[in-house]
Amino acid sequence: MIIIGERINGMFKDIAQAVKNKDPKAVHEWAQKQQANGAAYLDINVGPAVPMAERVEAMKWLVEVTQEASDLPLCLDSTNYDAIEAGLKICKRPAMINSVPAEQPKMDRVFPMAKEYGAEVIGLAMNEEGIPKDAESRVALAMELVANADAYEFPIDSLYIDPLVLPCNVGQDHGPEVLKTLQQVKLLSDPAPKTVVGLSNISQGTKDRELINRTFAVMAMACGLDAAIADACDDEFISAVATARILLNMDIYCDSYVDVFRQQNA
Ligand code: THG
Repeated sequence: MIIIGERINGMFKDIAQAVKNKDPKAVHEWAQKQQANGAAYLDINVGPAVPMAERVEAMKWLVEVTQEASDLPLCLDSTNYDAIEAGLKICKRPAMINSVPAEQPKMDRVFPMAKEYGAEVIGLAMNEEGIPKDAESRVALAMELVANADAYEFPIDSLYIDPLVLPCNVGQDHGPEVLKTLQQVKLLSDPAPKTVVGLSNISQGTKDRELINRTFAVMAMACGLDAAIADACDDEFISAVATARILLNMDIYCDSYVDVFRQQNA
């Protein structure tokens, strides 16, 4: 499973401060730490505190500063497509656009932009009406994303469908629907789209967050999950992913498999 490091996000206080004060220290540290621990991409989000009008400049700064410390590809996380485009222009490697919902005007902006910059795309199983409860409705929205990607001749295997994970303490009934969606999305097309989740959403506001995160991660992996925006610095999570890969016969068993997994991904 591809791990997209979640930590360079203004949702966290240290990153929010860094963005506000244009202080690169925390960004450099988290970029290096996540890369060393096996992240394959770094999610970049300026955070909710930055006013809409300042998000373009904030995204440019955060992309530049991250690239000073890491050579990993970036996953540009914003609802502001001008900010995403400004980031894409200065990314040194092909990036991932995070994200587009199944809403026509937004898909009409994002798919051509992704083609222009050679970017991958995360498509959200939601629309103007919000996040549906059941798997069938989520899969229907995923189908709209696949159909639009196809119409724009965007490669389907560069599209990551996100079924949208909600905190288990408020949306407990969504968990199984997310897992069903992950399985069914693979039947939509050939090649099938890839799948991704925002893993830490599942445990927001709960106790023992890491246990909930890694338990859901291995369940989702068994349903075919390809990627997760997650805490790459949580060693128990990394170990659970490495172990799940063995049990799903995705890696050959050897006694030092966790070390091998880290080295392969670092
Ligand atoms: N799908 C997609 N992108 C996403 C998400 C998703 N991007 C953002 C988010 N969800 C994934 N990243 C995070 C990052 C942090 C947390 C959860 C998901 C988190 N933060 C602490 C909290 O809210 O309790 C912040 C507080 C702190 O520790 O300082 O849990 O679903 N495509």
